[in-house]
Formats: sequence, structure tokens, C-alpha cells
Amino acid sequence: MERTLIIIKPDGVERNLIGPIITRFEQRGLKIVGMKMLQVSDQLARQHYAVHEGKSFFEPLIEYITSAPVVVMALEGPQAVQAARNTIGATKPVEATAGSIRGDFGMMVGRNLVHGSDSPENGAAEIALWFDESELVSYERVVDRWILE
Ligand code: IDP
Ligand code: MG
Repeated sequence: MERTLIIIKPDGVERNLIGPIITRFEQRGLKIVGMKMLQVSDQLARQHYAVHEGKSFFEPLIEYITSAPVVVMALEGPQAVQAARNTIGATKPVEATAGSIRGDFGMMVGRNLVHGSDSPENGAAEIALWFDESELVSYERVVDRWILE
């Protein structure tokens, strides 16, 4: 089963959208196997976004992601990475499909509410960066037979 890392970014937390954003993933059928709230350190932010180092938006991005607490989740499901990215919507909220989180709640790329891993490999690596193995759970959901075939 595939896993992806989701972050409800500071604007999602400050705008009281934690519940509505989590609901989108829950309704989709993705299983939450880890979840916590934290204030991101400068070091963790730079590690997480290392691939963007040197780009014009890198320093503002670090400032943004460390500006208030975040909620971070590990989600599990078949093709969880792709499913979650479709639920999140395109990077630029103006281009995101209506019905996606960014398409329904966002206006600007630097305030796009949610992070989702972009590949199964990065999903696993990002979950390992943000969670200790002891913070992840394994459980059966009774509804799974109505979500997964
Ligand atoms: P993603 O979050 O949709 O995977 P990435 O290209 O990986 O998008 O960029 C990471 C994050 O960096 C974006 O979610 C957004 O917050 C920020 N970002 C990306 N491109 C820009 C930009 O052109 N201006 C400002 N911020 C940007
Ligand atoms: Mg990305």
C-alpha cells in the first residue's frame, strides 16, 4: 500500500481550515496512519524543501512554512500519492480545478494551503523525515471493503 505525506500549511491552520481539509482526504477514502501538529523549525523546513533551494521563491517559502503551526499527516491507500495530489489541486490555486482543496480555498501560489508528496519514493522519504516510526499506526477499518475492491 502506498503512502504520502500531507502538510496543512500555516494558512490552512490560521484560517480554521484544518477540519475541512482533513475531511476532503477522509471522504476520499485515504486512511490516516499518522497525524500531529507542530511548529516547523527552520532546519526541518529547509530539509523538506531542499529540492527548491536556490529558486527565487525558496526563502519566502521557508518563511511561510515556519510562520505558524502546521498539521502533518501520513495517508495510506492504493496510489495514495496521485489520489491526494488530485484532491489537493494544481500548485497555483487559480489553475486548480474547482472541487480541489486549492481550487476551493486558495488564491495564490505562496498561500496554497496544503503540501502533498509528488512520488511514492518521496512519500516514503518525507514520512521518514517528519515522523518517527513509533508515531505511525497500522489498523483495519471496517469500511475498507466498501472503499477498496
Ligand atoms: P507542489 O506543492 O504543488 O508540489 P512545488 O513546485 O513542489 O509545488 O513547490 C513547493 C511549494 O513552493 C508550493 O506548494 C508553493 O507553496 C511554493 N511555490 C512554488 N512555486 C512558487 C512560485 O512560483 N512562487 C511562490 N511560491 C511558490
Ligand atoms: Mg512539490
